[in-house]
Amino acid sequence: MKNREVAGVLYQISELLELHAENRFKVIAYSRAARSIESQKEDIEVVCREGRLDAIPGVGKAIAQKVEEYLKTGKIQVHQDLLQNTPAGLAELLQISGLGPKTIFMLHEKLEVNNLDDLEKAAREHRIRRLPRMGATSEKNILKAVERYKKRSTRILWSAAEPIVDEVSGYLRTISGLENITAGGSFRRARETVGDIDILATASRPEEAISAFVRMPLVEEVLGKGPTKGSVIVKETVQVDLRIVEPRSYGTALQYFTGSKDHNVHLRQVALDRGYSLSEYSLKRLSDGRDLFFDKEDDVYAFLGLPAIPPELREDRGEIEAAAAGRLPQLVDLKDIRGDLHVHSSWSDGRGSVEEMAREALALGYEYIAVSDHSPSVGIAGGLSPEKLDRKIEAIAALNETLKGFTVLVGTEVDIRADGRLDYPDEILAKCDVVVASVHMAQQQKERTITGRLISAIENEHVDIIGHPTGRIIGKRDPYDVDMPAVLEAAARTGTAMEINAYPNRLDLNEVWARTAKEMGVKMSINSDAHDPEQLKVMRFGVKVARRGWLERKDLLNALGLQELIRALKP
Ligand code: DGT
Ligand code: CA
Ligand code: CA
Ligand code: ZN
Repeated sequence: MKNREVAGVLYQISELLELHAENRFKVIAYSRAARSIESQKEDIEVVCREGRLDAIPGVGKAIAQKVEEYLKTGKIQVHQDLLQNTPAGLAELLQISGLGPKTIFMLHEKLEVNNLDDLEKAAREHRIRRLPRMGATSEKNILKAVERYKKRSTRILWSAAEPIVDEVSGYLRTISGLENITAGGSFRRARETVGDIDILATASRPEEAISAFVRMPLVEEVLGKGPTKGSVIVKETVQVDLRIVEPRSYGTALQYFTGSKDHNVHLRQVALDRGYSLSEYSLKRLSDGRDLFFDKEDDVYAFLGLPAIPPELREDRGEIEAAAAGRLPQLVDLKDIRGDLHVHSSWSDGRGSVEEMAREALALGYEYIAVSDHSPSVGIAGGLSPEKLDRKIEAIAALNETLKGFTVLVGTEVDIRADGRLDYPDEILAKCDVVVASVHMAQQQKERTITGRLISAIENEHVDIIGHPTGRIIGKRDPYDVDMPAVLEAAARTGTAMEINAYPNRLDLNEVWARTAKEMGVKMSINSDAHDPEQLKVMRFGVKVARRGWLERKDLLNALGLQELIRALKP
């Protein structure tokens, strides 16, 4: 349904008109029409096709024409002209909360404010408080809003969204009559980063529920509040939306607000092919306009002839075709994970002893861990000399005597040096059960050099796993310049596994490479890279990546039992 989209453009026209100090009635006419179309339950495209646009309250002949123009061409000329005639910096100011077009126009006229920087400067120099209807407080609020706006454009890690979702949901559960609380959107799909958090619920008294939501103690700013929708900022930059839907529409609404947009567009086409129009509200039969309601999401898919599609797959990357053909993967689950093959201990730079790491792993239900401390050249990380490694091997053997139903494997995270050689000779690597080889140094080298380093590590007869294969740190460091297809080809050829490093800002391999690796027949291992016992729990973030990469249990080394694992590793 394009109602929201059309309304958005009309709102923008209204704001731009106001910004240009155009006729007041025109400004109001556009925003009234926008509001009316936004709350219209009927699909605007259907209404338009049937020539009933001007029957919508607030939509006169002139605006009806504009809406038709938009639906036919994807654009409205008046809107384009307005954008053309507005400095981009000025239009951006409309997005600052609490700053309306009228104020922006005044700031532009009186203080020559043309963009965000001008605005910030004017506020800092206390020139705003001297304007009519302004004061020290409004000036301070503008400054705060500017700061928030500057930070807001950034997405947050999925792992940072999780505690917010938990806290907000926990709070919402205390509001009586509020039920079926679920976080949808990119959070439910488990994208590696999340733009904003979309929460869906049903309520016996929606308006009261929204009021309670915007009054939550953790709310720092209220962006909007309506009868069924509230929108707030928490933790400085994170937008959380709550939408209350009718119980009978809950299934279609959850489907819609989980997205992704691309998945929804495709699914909508599937519905149209069957003679139905799918919206967040219902599946409408086109032959007679009758609404079919679904309170369960699975039933929406089932009605369209599809099995339930896990949210992590909903990116329109072939999941709808796979579902239709009965070929959806059996996605790996956290409970399929039987061990962790890359953890550090106090032998190198970890903060837990081998025993503490083992006890925590046991508590998580694992059968084994490989304690993979650094090699000597990673000096700052306390890399182990060959002698120290020997002592560690003895200590692990002694510890294993005392553990029941659990095995600590001797691991190492051997550095792939700048010249491509490994940081331990082969006879030392041969003493380790699990060899993880990683690039830490000289990450700026040319693509050919780094690719060569990785491939020579892969070809070593002792290397089992390549650690964090692309080196990226989300939001901080790009992947190295590396020819991944060539690396994966070598991995497939030699039976070397790739790591999915589960550390929340690494997630490396990412979902795209993980899926490619699987298709090329490369095994993977989801590893925590934990540096203390608590960090073992980051495994769940890696499992999300694996699921988004379509991985199944059989694709993962660490979903094998101990004996099978040992058989799968290189000697
Ligand atoms: P984000 O917040 O950028 O991480 O990504 P999402 O996927 O959470 O996107 P968001 O918050 O803009 O919208 C939530 C869901 O609502 C989105 O996943 C699908 C649905 N949705 C939003 N806009 C549209 C649209 O224009 N068309 C369709 N079909 N669905 C939409
Ligand atoms: Ca979102
Ligand atoms: Ca949203
Ligand atoms: Zn490492």
